[in-house]
Amino acid sequence: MGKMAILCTVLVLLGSLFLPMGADNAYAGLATGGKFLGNIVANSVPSSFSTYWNQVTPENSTKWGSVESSRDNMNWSAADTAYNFAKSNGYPFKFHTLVWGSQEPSWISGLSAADQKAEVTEWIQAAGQKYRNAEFVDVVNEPLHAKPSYRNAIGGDGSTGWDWVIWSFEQARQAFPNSKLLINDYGIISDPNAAAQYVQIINLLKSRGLIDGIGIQCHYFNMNNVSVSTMNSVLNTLAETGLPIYVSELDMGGDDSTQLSRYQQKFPVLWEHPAVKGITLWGYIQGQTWQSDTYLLTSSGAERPALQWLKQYLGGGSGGGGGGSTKLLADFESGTESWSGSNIAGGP
Ligand SMILES: [Ca+2]
Repeated sequence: MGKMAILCTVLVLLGSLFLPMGADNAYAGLATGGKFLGNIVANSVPSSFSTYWNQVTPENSTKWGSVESSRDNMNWSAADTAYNFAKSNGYPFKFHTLVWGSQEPSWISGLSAADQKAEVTEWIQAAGQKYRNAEFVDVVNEPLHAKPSYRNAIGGDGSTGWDWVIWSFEQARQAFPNSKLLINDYGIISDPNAAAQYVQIINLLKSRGLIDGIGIQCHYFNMNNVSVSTMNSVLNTLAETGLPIYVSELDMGGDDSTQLSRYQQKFPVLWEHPAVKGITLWGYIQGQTWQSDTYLLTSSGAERPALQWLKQYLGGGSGGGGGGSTKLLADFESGTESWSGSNIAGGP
């Protein structure tokens, strides 16, 4: 081995020695450690995305009504944009969502039960063929709040009370054998009674081996005024299932100082809970969030105080970057969607 070869070997070894510290080459964003901090992608990827986030959920583009607004005519273009961006950067991707009572295709409710079931099955299988390597799939969205019009065609309530949810997860498991299957709903973090009802559905799925994680949306209307003690109570209730928790659609509003204090008080409760394995925010750029006061970055690129604090907290500042000690790249998941006016009715 010549001197040059030895030198090269030493350099390679040195490089590998420092690779773990430089792993933000693979995963950018604010979060380091084993938990991801993601955001949504609409029809195009914001240039600042990787400065802050390392997981992708399409805001609207993987909703059934967006993809198949015209029967049997699938439009995956915006979904591909989000998926390809995630994959090319090594960010977990979350498909959102397969079965949901909002933003359904307008033509589905008028079909016969047999045709409805055939169409839902076709939709789930098509999504699985397209995004088989999605790390996460929101299989059923908002079962407590927005049941699909076609639920009687896919099992209805049945003997369990939630047969249509079980059927949906069975189909998703076949279509997405490599993905972690999630349920997702709002109104959970602020309501222990709703959390208990949610756990009943989750346990039906868990006993059948059909669910891999619990999604809680955590939008501003639940987060702005919830107490820390209620949050902890709900998180502990969900954690008792033994399943990981994913905060899926976080946003908090207010003027600069109000939003800052909300983030300071409540973000660590979510981030540092041992069962919470990742957090996805629902937008961050002024004028591109579904609520006008939940943005973190102005339209000219200035960071609001809550984002300045979040950077410091996750970077090991005063907040200590809580919970970030587990192995990088350990257990990621993702998903993104883009918002449009039609999204307001049912929320994201
Ligand atoms: Ca179809």
